[in-house]
Amino acid sequence: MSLSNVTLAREDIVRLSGRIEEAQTRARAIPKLTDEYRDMTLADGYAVQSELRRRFIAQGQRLVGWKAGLTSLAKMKQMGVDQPSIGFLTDRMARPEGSAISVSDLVHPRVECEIAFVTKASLSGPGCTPEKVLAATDFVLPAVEIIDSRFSGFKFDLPSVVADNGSSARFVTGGRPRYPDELDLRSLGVVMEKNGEAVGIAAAAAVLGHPARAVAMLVNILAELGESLPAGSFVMSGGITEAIPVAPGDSIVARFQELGDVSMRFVE
Ligand code: 0L1
Ligand code: MG
Repeated sequence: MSLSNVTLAREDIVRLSGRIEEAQTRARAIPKLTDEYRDMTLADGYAVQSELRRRFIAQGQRLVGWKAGLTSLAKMKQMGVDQPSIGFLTDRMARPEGSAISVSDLVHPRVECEIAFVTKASLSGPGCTPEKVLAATDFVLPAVEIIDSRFSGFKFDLPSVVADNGSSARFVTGGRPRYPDELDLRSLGVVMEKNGEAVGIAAAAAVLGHPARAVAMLVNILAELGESLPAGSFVMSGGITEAIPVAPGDSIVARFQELGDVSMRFVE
């Protein structure tokens, strides 16, 4: 993968980041970007995502972390893409554990169970490995990501979804933080319950064989973008269970073996 192949003109990158920003803030579905920009590359997608991040930060949002996305083979197959991606998280996306989350400002939200890492040492690529990630990890904690593709019918390709910040919308953490060397992060089981019924059951190895591998992948993509992960970073490592649609009235409890529960409900 090379992220140096930016083909779009600067004015198109700015224009497309504005289009994504409007779709996100007005909760409006738009056609995937490649319908208009057919030759858009993955590098172009990341250039639009970086410009979106610059805009949000200029508006006063704070960067609070990163997320790996499309990290399971099942998810890549479901969405018709062939490699994982990364996105950024800001303070506007965070919601408290147990809270009521409004969906009126989202297009078609879905929830997924993820393991989040908090680092105690900086990480940089290329060549970041799961072992380096685990050595740099302070603790892990359970999280639920609420994704919301802004593309009509959840139909997109990799450059478009990367430009849309990997469908990032909201996230919730909870449960109990644990040191990673106290756990087997591959076999750690997760059950997603919607309205009291188990709708997703999986082990964390669904994420690239080990969730630390997704964080290493994220660090290596950051390196291609000329960035690194400072100590104290929060990183969500990607969906363990498949993404489940939610609507007003739904309540979600994500139960993580060893790490505890994360819950929330959805309202108009
Ligand atoms: O976090 C994720 O894996 C989402 C990536 C984007 C794909 C989607 O919107 O389902
Ligand atoms: Mg996710």
